[in-house]
Amino acid sequence: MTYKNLLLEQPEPGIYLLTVNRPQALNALNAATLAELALAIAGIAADTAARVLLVTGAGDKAFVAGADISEMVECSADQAQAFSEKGMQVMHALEALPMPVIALVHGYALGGGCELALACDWIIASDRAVFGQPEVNLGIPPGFGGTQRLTRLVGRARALELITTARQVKAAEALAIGLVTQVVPVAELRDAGMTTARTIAAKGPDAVRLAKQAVHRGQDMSLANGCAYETAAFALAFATTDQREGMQAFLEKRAAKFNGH
Ligand code: DAK
Repeated sequence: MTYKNLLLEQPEPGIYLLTVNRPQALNALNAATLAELALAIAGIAADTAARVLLVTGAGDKAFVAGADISEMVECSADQAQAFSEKGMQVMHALEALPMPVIALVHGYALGGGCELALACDWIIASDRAVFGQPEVNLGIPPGFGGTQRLTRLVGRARALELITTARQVKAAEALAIGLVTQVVPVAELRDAGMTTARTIAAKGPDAVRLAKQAVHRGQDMSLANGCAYETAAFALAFATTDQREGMQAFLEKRAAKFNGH
C-alpha cells in the first residue's frame, strides 16, 4: 500500500519504520494524514511477524509540528469534536499495538506531534529535539491526549506547567524530566532506534508482547490487580514453546532461537 503523507518501510524483518511525510508543513497532522495513520497502524497490528515499530518524521526540522492549524482554523465545535475523536482513535490504536513502539524525535514535537510521541511506548530524542504543548497559544487545550499522557509520564505539576505556559522543552530537559529515555546526536538517531529495535526483535516475541500488555493494563489498575494480571501473563508464557527454548538455551549455554510460538 502506498500513502500520500506517510512512508511505511520494513528496514529489517520484523522492524517497521513509519515516517510522517509532509515536510513542507513540518509533518503537521491533517485529516488525511490521520486517516492514513489509522490504516497503517491497522496493517501493522495485523502482521503477526511485526516485532517493533519506529515512528518518526520526514525532513530535518520536525518530528511533527502539531495538528494542521490551517485545517483547524475554521472548525466548528462539531468538526473539532470529530477531528479530536479521529486523533484520539489513532493515538489509542498506536498505543494498543502489541509490539513496542518507539518515537524517534529529531526536531520539533509540538502539540499533536508531542501527543503522537507520547502515544508511543517511549521516545528517543536527538540533541536538537524540542517538545511542547503550545495549544493555549492558539486558544485551545491539547486535544489528542496530551493532558492525560504527559501527566502520566512527567507528573501533574510539570505537565500543567508545560501545558498552561506552552513552554518548549529541549532534549536535555526532556531527558531530565523523564519525557524521553535517551538523547543522541541527530546523525545517530536512526541507528539508535534500529539498535534498540534489533535488541527487542531478538527476544521472545510473546514475552515482549505479554510484558507490554501487563505494563499498559496495570497502569489503570490497583497494584494488587496489576500483580494478578502479571501472574496470568507469566503463566501464559509457559504455554509457549519459546519459554522452553529460552530456558533450554540458557542451560545449554547457547543463544535462544525464538519462533514466536
Ligand atoms: N499546522 C500547519 N502548518 C504548519 C504547522 C502546523 N501545526 N507547523 C508548521 N507549519 C507550516 C508553516 O505554516 C510553514 O508553511 P509555509 O508558510 O512554508 O507554507 C511551514 O510549515 C514551515 O513552518 P515555519 O516557517 O513556521 O518554520 P519555522 O522554522 O520558522 O518554525 C515552528 C517552526 C515549529 C516553531 C513553527 O512552525 C510553529 O510554531 N508551528 C506551529 C506549532 C504549533 O503551534 N503546534 C501545535 C499545533 S496545535 C483538537 C485536537 C488536537 C489538536 C487541536 C484540536 N481537537 C479538539 C479538534 C492539536 C492541536 C495542535 O497540535
